[in-house]
Amino acid sequence: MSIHKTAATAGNEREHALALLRQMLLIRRFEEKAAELYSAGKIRGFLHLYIGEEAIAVGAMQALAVEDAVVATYREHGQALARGVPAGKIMSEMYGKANGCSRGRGGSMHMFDAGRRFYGGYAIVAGGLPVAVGLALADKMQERPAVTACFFGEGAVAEGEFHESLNLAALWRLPVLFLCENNLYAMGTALARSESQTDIHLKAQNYNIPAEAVDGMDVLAVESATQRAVAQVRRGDGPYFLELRTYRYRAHSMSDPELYRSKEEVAQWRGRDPISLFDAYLRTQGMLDDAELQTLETGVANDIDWAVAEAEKGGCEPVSDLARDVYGSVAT
Ligand SMILES: Cc1ncc(C[n+]2csc(CCOP(=O)(O)OP(=O)(O)O)c2C)c(N)n1
Repeated sequence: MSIHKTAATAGNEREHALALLRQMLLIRRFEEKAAELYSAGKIRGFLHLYIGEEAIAVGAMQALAVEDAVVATYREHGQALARGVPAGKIMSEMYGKANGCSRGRGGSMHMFDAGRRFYGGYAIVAGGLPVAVGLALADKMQERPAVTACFFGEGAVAEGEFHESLNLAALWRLPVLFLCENNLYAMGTALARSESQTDIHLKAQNYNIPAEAVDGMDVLAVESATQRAVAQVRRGDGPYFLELRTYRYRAHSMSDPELYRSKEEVAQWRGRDPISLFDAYLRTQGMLDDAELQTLETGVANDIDWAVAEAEKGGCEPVSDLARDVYGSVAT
């Protein structure tokens, strides 16, 4: 782990590092609160937590500019927060309130914020990949220098859409950054039980896409790999693929008894917790102490209290709006 210097961080490495730590803490505490609110019946439907994978959303998002686009999966609260979607809008969306980022119509799996070019939130495994390729095609045809970053789990590689999307992106040299979050399990199916080739990035290389595997528990490694990859994509060299190796500490969703993996395995990965690793590294660099960490935790706790208050006081969409956004007419 080492802090690399870029134009953006030169001279303020400590500030930048603390901002990374704060964002990871925000995602972790936000998710813990969401789990609590789900158990209390405040959040309903599905809820997939990102705990353990925070270094990916936070590290990768550093490389993206406001004009770039982001497409994610149903495990997307972390990406939405890291992209700058206000925590109150995300929490309200999970409550199904009209002040949510998708007007309460999407819920946990369908966060959307067009202003920030955050294009979802997809419940369908691999469903975001063709959307990302289409966004990149539009940007390329309209000569906008934007990159589309597409996050997805390793479960997506078993879908035809994954292969079709990689093929077209490579063939048409589209500005897409594929970010595969390999947490080793697709629901209860271990990667090694479902794929003959478990080095996912090799699959991308077969489509002539430059690809590499990265330690997804190391926020600085994710940040620097993404910065290199984005620079190449932005130059017009076509897509790039990063396989980010990670682990989800929590169950697949809130209704998963986790019978497919051992407690020892989970404990082993918890030993490489991205927040603890970064905390320890910053202390060795003299950039963090207990007081600073407490300040960050307090700020994050305040943000989350505010987000919950926004969700609590938000209203539901009126019934008169039921047909809003419905196109076409129903035959009578
Ligand atoms: C096309 C499709 N098939 C099956 C499902 C059911 N399903 C929901 S999540 C999931 C596992 C996906 O795992 P992965 O892509 O590795 O992402 P992770 O949940 O690990 O983040 C499956 C099979 C779905 N949502 N869409």
